[in-house]
Amino acid sequence: MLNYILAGFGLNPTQYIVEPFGSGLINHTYKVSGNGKQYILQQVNTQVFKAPADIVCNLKQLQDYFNQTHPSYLFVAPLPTLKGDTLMQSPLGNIYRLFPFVEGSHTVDVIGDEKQAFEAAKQFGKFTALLKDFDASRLKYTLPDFHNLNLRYQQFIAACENADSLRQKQASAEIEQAHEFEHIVQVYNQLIADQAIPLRVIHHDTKISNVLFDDEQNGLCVIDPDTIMPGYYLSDVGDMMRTYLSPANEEETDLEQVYIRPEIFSAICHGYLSEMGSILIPAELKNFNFSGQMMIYMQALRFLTDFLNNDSYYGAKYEGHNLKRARNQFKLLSEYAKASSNFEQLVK
Ligand code: GN1
Ligand code: MG
Repeated sequence: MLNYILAGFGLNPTQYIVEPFGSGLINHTYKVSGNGKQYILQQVNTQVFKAPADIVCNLKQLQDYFNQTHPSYLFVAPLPTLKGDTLMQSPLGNIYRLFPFVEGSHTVDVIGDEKQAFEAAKQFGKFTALLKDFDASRLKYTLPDFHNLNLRYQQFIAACENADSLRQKQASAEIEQAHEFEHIVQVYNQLIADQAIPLRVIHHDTKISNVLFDDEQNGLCVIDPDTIMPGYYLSDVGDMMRTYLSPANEEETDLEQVYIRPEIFSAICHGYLSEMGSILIPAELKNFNFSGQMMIYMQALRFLTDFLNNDSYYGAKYEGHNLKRARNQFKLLSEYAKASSNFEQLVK
């Protein structure tokens, strides 16, 4: 099957090796190497991304904009097939696209030191900063309501009601925790109702594995562009808090390993604000710290909801996987809440 796809992109399948690549949960990703060249091939999960053509449309607009305004910016856009499209359909109806592999780059899965956090935050900040004059409303919502915390909360409530009794019982402690942190939804709803913060071009998946680094650990660019759409900067900064602050990631089941590294918080602030500091308005800056609460809570709810829904979104590699992930995120959220007053000082 992949041979058919490679050929569609003009690559002779006999000359290339295709291997699974990366740690993404939604799309299937492969590295294609041979003939002295390397590419990233991805099967788009069309259960999640129901309109892949919308992604194409967004990326085309951004690529054109960067070409005109910042031609040296490294924007990793999909390559054309022999027919000139950037999506390729297999006979089974699966959708693929091919990206260039950025030579000399690598990704990391967990932040090792402050420099990596600074560099990653700077890259995500730079992306939104360079697009400050691009009208975000021109972009399509590739996942409508993706980071709508109110909706995620409603989905959690519905899942509690519909889950089978065994899963409800297994998750009772986490369901209780979800209720304990409900006030985060109220703060979010107030922010949205006040319309105090503007929509910008936001990446929406700022985990560390979505940044390419060079051998000196300098950030090169951001990747995984499917969720680039209009949004609030809170999403990007908050997801960095969620995925950079702890030395262990969301898969860790030993909760002792899940704690906050304040020096990484500082590095995120400095890195992101080195690009966005003069662009963010006071109402946005005021909620810098809240962004972490919002995104950690949202991910905890999403994992918990998925467990209650029989793992239909994220899938599960072992029994109780999404419950364990939710537990991990609630631990992170508690630690974050404890550190919050110090963080307020740091942001100031
Ligand atoms: C998913 O597929 P991946 O790993 O890039 C998810 C993110 C979550 C993340 C949790 C489209 O991202 O929102 O934060 O898993 N993406 C989608 O690891 O749901
Ligand atoms: Mg992603």
